[in-house]
Amino acid sequence: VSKRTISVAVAAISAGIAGLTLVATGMSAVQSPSAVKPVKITVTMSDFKFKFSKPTAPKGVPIVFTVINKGPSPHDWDLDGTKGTPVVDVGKTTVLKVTIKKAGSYRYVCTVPRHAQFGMSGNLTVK
Ligand SMILES: [Cu+2]
Repeated sequence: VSKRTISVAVAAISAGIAGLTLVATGMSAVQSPSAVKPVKITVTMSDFKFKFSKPTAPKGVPIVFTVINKGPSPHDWDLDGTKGTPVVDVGKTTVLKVTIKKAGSYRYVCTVPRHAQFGMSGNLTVK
């Protein structure tokens, strides 16, 4: 290994650290408690529907979805094919934290086979 190769590697590592610092600073600004207060929404699952404690969700704000399974079958809640809960057993609760940046209509389903066609699907309005 030549001296030149080592100095290039050191430069790359320094650049990486500088990048990380920048990201961390940005994140702490976003998560400042006075600036952003999470919104809580309860999602109640049963055979075969979803019920929401709020009709719409806010954009750009952390949302804490408390997902409760009150049905006699296991269910999950998949939002837009990108976020979702694991399958929630009967009587159990799980929490999904998301921040949705763009307003719009986001499709959600229960991914257990046939549950969406039985009625476990809909659209979440974010604005
Ligand atoms: Cu289901």
